[in-house]
Amino acid sequence: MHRLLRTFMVTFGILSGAACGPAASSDVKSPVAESSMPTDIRQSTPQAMGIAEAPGVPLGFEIVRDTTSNAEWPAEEAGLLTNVRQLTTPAMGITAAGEAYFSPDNRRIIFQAYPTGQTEYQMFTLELTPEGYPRTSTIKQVSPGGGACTCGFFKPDGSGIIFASSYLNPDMPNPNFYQREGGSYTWDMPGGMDILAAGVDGSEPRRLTTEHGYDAECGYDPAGERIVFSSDRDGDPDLYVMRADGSGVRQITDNAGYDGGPFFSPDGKRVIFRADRNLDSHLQLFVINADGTGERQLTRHGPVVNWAPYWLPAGRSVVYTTSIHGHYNYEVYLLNIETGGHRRVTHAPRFDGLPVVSNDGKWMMWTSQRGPTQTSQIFLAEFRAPSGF
Ligand SMILES: [Ca+2]
Ligand SMILES: [Ca+2]
Ligand SMILES: [Ca+2]
Repeated sequence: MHRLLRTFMVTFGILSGAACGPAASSDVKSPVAESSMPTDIRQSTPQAMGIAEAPGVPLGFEIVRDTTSNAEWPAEEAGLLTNVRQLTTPAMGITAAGEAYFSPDNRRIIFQAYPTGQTEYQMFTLELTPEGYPRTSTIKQVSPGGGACTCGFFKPDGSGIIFASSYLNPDMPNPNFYQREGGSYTWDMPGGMDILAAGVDGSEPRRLTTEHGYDAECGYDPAGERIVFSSDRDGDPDLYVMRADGSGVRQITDNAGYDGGPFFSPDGKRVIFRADRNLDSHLQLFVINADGTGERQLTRHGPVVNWAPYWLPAGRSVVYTTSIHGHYNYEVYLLNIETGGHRRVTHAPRFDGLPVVSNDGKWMMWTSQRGPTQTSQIFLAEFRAPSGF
């Protein structure tokens, strides 16, 4: 189980994880300079590669790579991000952490992390002060232990959490996994993974999905009535919507290749997600109506991975993660999904990704390797969306 994942972690030590996305690695020892990236990644944008839009086939917005030098990256970030602080550290008993989401009142976060000495993610919560600083002693594992976990999310009324775990069936094979070219990036889709609901403290975990196969990458709608998630129950990973109690499951995408990472829009009417429709491991962003109609591709195919989109409160823009600066330097960008307007948000060396914006629009939280240990950890900053987003 997880042989590929573990092989990768040892060999490359960059990022890996399950489900909602790669999140963490504890063994990154040194930054990889942008100049050492493969030429095709370093210099390529979809337009540079001559990717043409076929007649009648919309390929999404053209995203132009920011050309800032990165020499003064803290200053370059300061226009949108201020008072950047690290929320998780190895001193908290976790070797690495990733993919954090806010509670409805922004006073708590849920994320996945490796407990020290362990090689599978467990789910944790951590309380924040009103100013968004960690109450470090409040870190708490909320998953039952055993198996792998990923993709935590708070119920909108604050009364509970959902996350995915394989603890009931930890040894089932992974028929599907996502791996980028060159073998340098992969995550598993454990066949024994199911979506669980529990109290905010992890109490009384109960299984919401019972199908054979991978069920994960889950998020509530704003009313707390529906859950959108990704499942490979029919062999191919696609998006599904179910009632919050696990009943009434309905499939909303049906295309070959990975569809995942879905989140309901703030009005509950649409779902943002990423997909590998070209089966080339270059994920692109899509939006679809929650009933499965009106799918629209948002970013172009090309030698670029665009993934982990998350809505801003106004519901017209998303923050997302892109490899447009290379696979050793993922960055967070903003995209207005109606106009195609886009802007770079992070500028730090190494990984920056899996961003979320608080429901009041004031904070951005993401996974970054900018800290002193260069491991993946959770960061938070005061966020000011520029005009047009
Ligand atoms: Ca399952
Ligand atoms: Ca699919
Ligand atoms: Ca970066």
